[in-house]
Amino acid sequence: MKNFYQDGPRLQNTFQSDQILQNFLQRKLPQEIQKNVFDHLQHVGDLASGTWLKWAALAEAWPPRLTQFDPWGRRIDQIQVSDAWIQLEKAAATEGIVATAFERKFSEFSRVYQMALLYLYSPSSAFYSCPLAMTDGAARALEVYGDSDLKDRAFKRLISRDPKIFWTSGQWMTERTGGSDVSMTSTDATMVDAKNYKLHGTKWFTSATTSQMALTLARTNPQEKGNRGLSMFYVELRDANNQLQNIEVHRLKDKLGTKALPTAELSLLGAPARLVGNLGEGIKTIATVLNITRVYNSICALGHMRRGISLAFDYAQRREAFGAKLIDLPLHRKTLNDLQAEFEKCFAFTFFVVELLGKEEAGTASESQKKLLRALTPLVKLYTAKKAIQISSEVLEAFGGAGYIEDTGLPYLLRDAQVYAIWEGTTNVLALDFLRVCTKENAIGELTEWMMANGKGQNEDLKVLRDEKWQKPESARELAFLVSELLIRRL
Ligand code: MFK
Repeated sequence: MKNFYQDGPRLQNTFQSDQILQNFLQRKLPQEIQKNVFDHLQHVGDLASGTWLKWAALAEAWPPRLTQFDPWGRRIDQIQVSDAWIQLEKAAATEGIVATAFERKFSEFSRVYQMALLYLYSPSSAFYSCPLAMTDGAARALEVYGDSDLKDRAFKRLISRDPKIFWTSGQWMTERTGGSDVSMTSTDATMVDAKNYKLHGTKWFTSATTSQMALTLARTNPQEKGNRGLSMFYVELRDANNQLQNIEVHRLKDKLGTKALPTAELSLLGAPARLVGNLGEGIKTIATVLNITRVYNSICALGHMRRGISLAFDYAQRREAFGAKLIDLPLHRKTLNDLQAEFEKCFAFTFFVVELLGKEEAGTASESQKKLLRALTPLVKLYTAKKAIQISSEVLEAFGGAGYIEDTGLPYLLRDAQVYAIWEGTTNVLALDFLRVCTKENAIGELTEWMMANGKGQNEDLKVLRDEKWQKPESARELAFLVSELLIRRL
């Protein structure tokens, strides 16, 4: 065995090799649209296992760089990204990864189709899925709250398929005072006229700072404290000469993962802004963005799990140890099958929520389905994020030492997985949001009714929900996972 060299794991067309996705779409999509959708997904699966994968590796290898000054000392704050990152943006526009949802060609099924595209795109995008998440959320917020000027100027760019027109958006909520509790937000908005403001403040985490626009929170009356004084604003980052408009970028964050993604700290020094939605209702307005980005997070976590598991299965079919292929060693095979089972639970949960979102956006959701969507959005985000971390850890282990070595391209799976549970609301924040909708809006009643109706007469397990401890904040996390499991059993 002196000259033995192990082959690395390989990817097949990621749509063609994904029986779970294919079966789901065959069951859910109307017959007449299946051929078009399948042909497109087949094409995207090809890109995701070939060209995009190469671009993603290049984008990871050439992370963004910030140049703050020109040679003569002028402040320029230019963020340079790799060509590969730009190609990934163009591909996202061309394939309609955001646009498909808003064109609504397939009514309520448009979201299912679009999220299937995202699920294939994301694990080969070096997290270009992050700017897309915020872009989609911003498009939805402008669709609901934007006036005709903003719809004409920004909305149509966010949902364009033309890379020359396409814009992405940031979503800036976090200040130094904290990302979960935004009530301490101290950015001021000074009124210029009825629609226009100037913003002053510092944003501590701004993802995708190369975007053309952002939605952010600011306070019009500094005397008014807490969340109630916050409003949502639209900011265009650069002027016609591509210079930042009264914005200074202090530094790019040195993160555990998501290395290709430019995440910055910046100050707004009178940045021009437009009010979106009603004064003082900033949290409610920006929640429209959050509810989309949280579904994106779940889909991307799902794509991430699937990527790791398929690499581990592929490797197990070729790697030999103890005189057999790994896949033929009963304990290793069971370990991988268990991971696959966990992934399939997440798949069923996430696409159930996507179906609800599609119905809500197409105007076909019942009141009960709208309540389910509101309650399940934080739940599916927290559940899939935790599973992505656990599964990614097992996937690395399935490669032995190779899983811990950088140039195998495997360790990033674990590093990147950690972010799903942090951004867009930590597990505890989301569990408390779920508890709030359970108690304030009786979502638990709605959920219990749905589960009773879908439990095939076996609803003994729901008795556990009667315990009074579930009303206590310290039980919120346990409740969130319990309800997720009860629901998944019925999907
Ligand atoms: C791979 C793809 C991933 C995408 C990545 C994108 C990267 C972006 C990076 C980031 O920006 S990370 C920052 C993300 N930040 C958060 O997720 C914030 C976390 N904190 C929360 O979610 C809090 O729950 C929240 C700030 C939204 C609310 O805090 P509070 O103190 O509970 O607010 P408040 O004042 O009680 O609630 C205001 C109103 O909003 C209430 O309605 P009412 O006035 O009628 O009572 C809430 O019910 C409502 N609300 C809150 N969350 C809602 C919501 N309504 C609908 N949907 C929601 N999710």
